[in-house]
This record gives sequence, C-alpha cells and structure tokens, in this order.
Amino acid sequence: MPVHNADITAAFESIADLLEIQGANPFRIRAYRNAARTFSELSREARELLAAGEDLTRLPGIGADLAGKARELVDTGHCGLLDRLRKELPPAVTELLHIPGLGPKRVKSLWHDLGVQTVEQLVHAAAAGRIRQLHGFGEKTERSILEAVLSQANQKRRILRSVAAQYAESLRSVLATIPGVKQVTVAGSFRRQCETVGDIDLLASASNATEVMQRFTAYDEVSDVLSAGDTRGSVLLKSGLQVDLRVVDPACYGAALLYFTGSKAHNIALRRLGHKQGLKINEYGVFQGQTRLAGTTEASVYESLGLPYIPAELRENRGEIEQAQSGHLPQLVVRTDLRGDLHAHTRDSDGHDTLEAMAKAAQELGLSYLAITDHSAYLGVTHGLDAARLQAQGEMIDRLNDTFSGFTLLKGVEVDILEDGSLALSDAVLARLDVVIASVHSHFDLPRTHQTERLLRALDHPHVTLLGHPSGRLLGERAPYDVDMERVIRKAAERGCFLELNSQPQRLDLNDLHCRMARDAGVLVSINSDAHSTFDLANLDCGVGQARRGWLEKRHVLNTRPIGALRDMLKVSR
Ligand code: DGT
Ligand code: CA
Ligand code: CA
Ligand code: ZN
Repeated sequence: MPVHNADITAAFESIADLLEIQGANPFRIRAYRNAARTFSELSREARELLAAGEDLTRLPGIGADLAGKARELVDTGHCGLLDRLRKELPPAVTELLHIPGLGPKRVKSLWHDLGVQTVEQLVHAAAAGRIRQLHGFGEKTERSILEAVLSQANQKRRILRSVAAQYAESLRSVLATIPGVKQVTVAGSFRRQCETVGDIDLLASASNATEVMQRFTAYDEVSDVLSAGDTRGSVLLKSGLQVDLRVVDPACYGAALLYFTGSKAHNIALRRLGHKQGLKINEYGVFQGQTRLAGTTEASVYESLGLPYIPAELRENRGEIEQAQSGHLPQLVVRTDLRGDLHAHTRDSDGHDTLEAMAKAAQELGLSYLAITDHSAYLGVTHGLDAARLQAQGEMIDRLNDTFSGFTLLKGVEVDILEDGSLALSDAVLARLDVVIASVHSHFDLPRTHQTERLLRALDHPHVTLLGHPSGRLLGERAPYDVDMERVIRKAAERGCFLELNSQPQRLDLNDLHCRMARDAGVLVSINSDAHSTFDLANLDCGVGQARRGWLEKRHVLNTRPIGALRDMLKVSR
C-alpha cells in the first residue's frame, strides 16, 4: 500500500496532538507540526523522493530524526512512536481533537480534570454544566463546544485539492491499467480546480464495468465499501476520503463527464438552455425525441447546443454560458504562459535552499526569472533581513546574474506591513529593489475599517509592487482577515501596483472571485509560488488552476511578461 504525503502529514499531526495532550516539551511538539506542514505542502511524493535517492533532511524543518520517521512510514506504513502514543492514551480522546474549538490543551484538561474520553461524555458534561467550571473554559466556551459537536454531526469535512490529488492520481492510474478500460478521468470539483473537495468523483469508460467495479472496491486503500452496483460505487479510503466511481459505455463518455464534472448549477443551466431548443440533456447524451444527437465527447454536447467548449474551471454558472453564446469566453492562462515567479525565499530568511539552488530549479522549470523575496527583519521568528544583509544578498545576486544566460534573479523582499500600515523597512532600502511584496503577518483580527485602512496605507507606499497573499487565509485553519477587498483592488488600480495570487495550496490567495474582481478593475495579478524550497516552485500549477477559476487570461497575469516588459512595468508601478 503506497504511503502518501497526506499520510505522513496526518501521522505527524497526530503525534503532535498526542504529545501535547501528554504535556510534552513544546519544542518537540512544534517540530512535528512544522514537519507535518512541510509534507502537506510538498509537491512531490516523499516515497518518490526516497526512491530517487533524495535526502529528506533537505526539506524545511526536517532533521535526521523526522526524516527517519518519514522513511519508516513510507517503508512500513507505520510509525513506532505514534503506535506507542496511541496505546498510552484512550483511543477516543483523539476523536475529541476533531471538534472545532478543542485543541490538545483543552482535550488534556477535559480528560485529566473531568475524565472525559469520548464525544458522548463530552456532550453529557457540557449539558450538566461541568465544563464551564474548568480553568480556561467558561460558559461561552461550553456552549460553543456543544454547538460544534451538534453541527459537526451533519457536516462533511472538505479537504485540500492538493491532498486529494495524491489519492486521486494513484487510484486513477490503477483503474487505467485494467484491461478493457479506455478512459479514466477525475471529474467533480477536483476537475474544476476547486481549492478544496468534498470527495473524489472518478469516471471510467469500459466494456467490462462489473470487473472494473470489483477491482475498485478491492483497491488496497479502501477501508469501507459504501455502495457497489454494476456501474456505480462509492468507497471510503483509509484516509477518510470518499471516492465515487461511475463506469459508462465509451459512446456516452462525453455526456457523463460533463454531468459528473458539474457544477450542478452549470448542469442545470445547460439543461435549461437545451430545453428551450427542444433538446433533452442527461448523462447519456443529448436527445431530440428518440434521436441521440451527441454525447461521445464533451465538445459534441456543447456543440449541439450551439456553444464552444467551456473549460471545466469556468463551469460554475457565473456567466460562462452567456459568454460562450456571444463568443467571448476567456482564453484562460496556462502554466507555460508563466515566464517567471516573483515570490521566493532562500536560506537567508526562512527558506531552505540557497540562491543558486533556487535559480537552478527555476530554470529547470522553464522560467526565465525569479524574484528573491526573503522576509524583512521585523518578524524575529523568520530570521528576516535587515538593510545590510539585503545589500549583501543583492551583491550576491549581481554576481550570480553575470553567470546566467537567459535567466535573471530579481532583487526583492517580502516586507511586513505593520499594524498601522507602515512598512518594516525604510523607503531608501526598498527603492534599491526590483520587487517589493508587502504582506501582513501579524494583527490578523483588526476591525474591518482598521484592517482596510492598514492595507490601503501600505499600498500607498510608492515602492510597493505587490500585495502578498491579500486575504491572509489558511484553508481549513484561518479565516481571511476582515477587509474590504473591493477597496483594496481599487487602490491597486489607482496606484498601478499589483496583487499576488499566492499559490501555496493552503493559501490560494487571491481566491477565484477576487481574481475576477482584479481582472475587471484592470489590476494585473502575479501568480507566485511563495517557494520556501526548490520543491515548492511546483506550487505554480495550483496557482494557475485558481487563476483559471478566476477567469484570468495570459494578459491579466503580470508574470507572463518577458523580463524586459516586466522590468518596464515594475518601474511604472513605483
Ligand atoms: P464536492 O464534492 O462537494 O467538492 O463538489 P462536486 O461538484 O464534486 O459535487 P458532487 O461530488 O456531489 O457531484 C459531482 C458532480 O455530479 C456535480 O458537480 C454535478 C453532478 N451532480 C451531482 N448531483 C447532481 C444533481 O442533483 N443534479 C445535477 N444536475 N448534477 C448533479
Ligand atoms: Ca465531488
Ligand atoms: Ca461525489
Ligand atoms: Zn513569502
């Protein structure tokens, strides 16, 4: 059974949680959390890296001990430490951790002080008013815990697309190699490049559906078979992820793919359009009376409705059908349109690799420029650069640039926006750089007006080129800060500066709707990796997916410009 990065992440998170419940050393706990983060954001599978003889200690925050544990997981599917920790604690205690608002500290206290081990006992304790008596809880917390338990009971968990991708791709390739199978596609929200997915929808075309279904339910990562018919089935993987499979006749593949790609709103709008033309559309094809007009390919279905092919990322019923009818669908940006990347870190701050290594990796990905934007000195935790170290880094970049042909390192910084909207480095220092990314890394929960003014003030700074990760959200972890994004975008338009689409899978910030707002306001978006190691440059693929959901074309994206044009635009912006 292949071990995925998501499994390693989950194991390290569990270790951190269990250690915290036990009251272990905070540094040790933090090390496991950081390691979990590293594996969750890794663009290649750890097992592939190991198979290729790569050293996992090269990854951010991974020392010899953690690398050893990751290897143990890849080799055996188990981690001795985790197994031992689980034996030391009552198993249900860890389930309490999945309740929003209950971190390891609180779980520890519930268990030690009230003997609460299960969700059921938790509900009883809350109902009896015993939780509010615990140190650090209170009546309000007690009530919100109870509400969280009740609402969680009827809510499905969504997972990051990048995590689902690891499972989807393995399963897809297993199914694709079964004799008789012609095509297998991951459909649903996954294909529409949504940032998170509720489940994975697989569609296969095959003459021997029954056999395909048998192999699917017997797949070695399946923990539960929820349903299994001749042509459709649903399973739960050991990771908790649900996978739906539908097997259809090759002649219906296009119609079925369209149907299972969704979105539901897009499907309904298409069906309504067909209805007006006297056509019936379903997952088997397009019908006029008894005659089947189309259905083998998606394009044939659209064509029968008088429409051009609509890319999956646009299928949200957000105006794409009208634009298709009038011949104004956007020509969405593709990964190969990107000429460079304007946000990357090195060892000089919190990155893991050297300038040389980052430059080499960027060239190998076909990029012709990379902006080095280490953190400013304000945040002590990230070993930020002050004016002197920035100057030294700039000299190093000049020397390296002399050795490249057809590739340029740009000098930059990711400067902190302070609470009042001023920046952590002086104008004189910023003026010497090619790219200045201004980002919020503190005071996330200011009131809306204050937060908005703060960002507007930062953008007023004449040397700022880009607003970094504009909403500050971390998917599944931290909500966006409360800010009037329309005003921020208008300000960027006035100033002639740009917005970042941060491509880290957990950020994807700007979101799709804000990308479209930027487009409409004439503000160019820069699709940036925010790489903290050479591996992370591959984040750009995720960013391009999000940009496509935001209707961005090549011309709307700053870093599709060749270096000469880019330099001109960077100058105009400041
Ligand atoms: P998810 O799984 O929540 O991330 O989102 P989807 O879009 O993948 O939704 P899912 O898995 O429930 O269904 C996959 C696709 O199947 C969906 O995008 C459209 C299609 N579909 C499902 N239920 C219906 C329905 O009731 N009516 C129509 N027209 N299409 C449906
Ligand atoms: Ca789905
Ligand atoms: Ca589904
Ligand atoms: Zn950064």
